[in-house]
Amino acid sequence: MASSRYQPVPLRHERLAPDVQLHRSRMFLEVMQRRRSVRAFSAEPVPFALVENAVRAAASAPSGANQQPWRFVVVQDPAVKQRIRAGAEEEEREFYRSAPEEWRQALEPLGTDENKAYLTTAPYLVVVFAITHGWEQAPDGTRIKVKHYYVRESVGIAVGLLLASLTHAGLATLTHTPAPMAFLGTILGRPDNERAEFLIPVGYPAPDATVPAHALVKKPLEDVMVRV
Ligand code: IYR
Repeated sequence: MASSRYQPVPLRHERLAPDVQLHRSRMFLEVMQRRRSVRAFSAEPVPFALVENAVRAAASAPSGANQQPWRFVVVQDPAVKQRIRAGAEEEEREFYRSAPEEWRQALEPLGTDENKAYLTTAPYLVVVFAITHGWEQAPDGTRIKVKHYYVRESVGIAVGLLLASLTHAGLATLTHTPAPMAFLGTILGRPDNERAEFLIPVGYPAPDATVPAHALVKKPLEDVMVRV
């Protein structure tokens, strides 16, 4: 028997003409194929509306049981950015000091190190948290833990949409993951059920920004797609 909590409503779907479909599909592909991870940002301000719309796009993502287990903390305050940079550089110093040789070699073509100037230069840092579980009020007033499903996958999809929106709006991004990331929850005063997953500087690239040649090479379609 159908549950009374299941209430279907008609789907609203816009059917596109085939030529429009192909055109849109190609335009989106072109924009996304030009995206590069940027590590040198300009301090030039970015309209907040672009970041806000990107968060709205991210928050439209599908998620396990539609629990939307994400929080996007948008940091513009220079003092907070400075604290985040100091925290990230501290973790990264330790990472680069102790990283296993295999990992070091994998990173060599990217030319990264523990200096993270982009964390204070970029006009915005979007810190993405996963909400590991929810809280519900029981009739007697006590708090009950609510299990969240597919948290990492859901947050990953949302971040993909966030990046796509910002890229489409002509902005540069980086998915930075200083490890461990717990310092972000401390600096930003997030509750225990929020776990930092991504630290994303957003802005325009510095005029002299470079990218590692290594990052330009993407696998050919034959290597990523199997058609059955
Ligand atoms: N978090 C470090 C190291 C790093 C790790 C991976 I995997 C990368 O793709 C890039 C960097 C840093 O940001 O420098």
